[in-house]
Amino acid sequence: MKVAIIAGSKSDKEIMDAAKEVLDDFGVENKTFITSAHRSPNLTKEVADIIDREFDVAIVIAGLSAALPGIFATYTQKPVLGVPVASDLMGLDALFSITQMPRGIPVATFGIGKKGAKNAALFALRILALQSSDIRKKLEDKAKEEEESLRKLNDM
Ligand code: C2R
Repeated sequence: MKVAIIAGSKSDKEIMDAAKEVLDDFGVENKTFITSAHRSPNLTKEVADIIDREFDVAIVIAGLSAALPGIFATYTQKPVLGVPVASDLMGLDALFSITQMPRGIPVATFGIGKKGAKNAALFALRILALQSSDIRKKLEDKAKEEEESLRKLNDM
């Protein structure tokens, strides 16, 4: 099972790394790609074809007008999880752009920046967990750990 992490620019690297960290932590195979729907349309189509053939889920990170997640959802039927990047407009531009897709082109939209990227990676794991009891168990263990750490804080 494989997850692709795609970003529109190398300037999005920090956000990509946030998603990658979660997947690496769970031992899930992943690969990063950088391509822009606007600046490298042919490369974008090639990457989309690779995702369509070889990957289960795509996390697509983009700022500004953020066409990229929608373009991927056009080229592949694999689930696309969109992550907006903060900008001079605080990332609201990308958030609205990614969430307001035309009918027929579904993109699951996450929060802006690193926290959104981490949740997108966790969501990708939940999708994979539908087919993998090993990943499901790891997600359950992680949730238990979270609760335990809060219990300790409260001495309960
Ligand atoms: P630069 O720093 O390279 O100028 O990019 C990128 O995701 C990045 O956040 C600034 C921002 O532009 C975004 N970008 C897109 C697309 N290409 C680049 N949203 C696209 O095709 O959707």
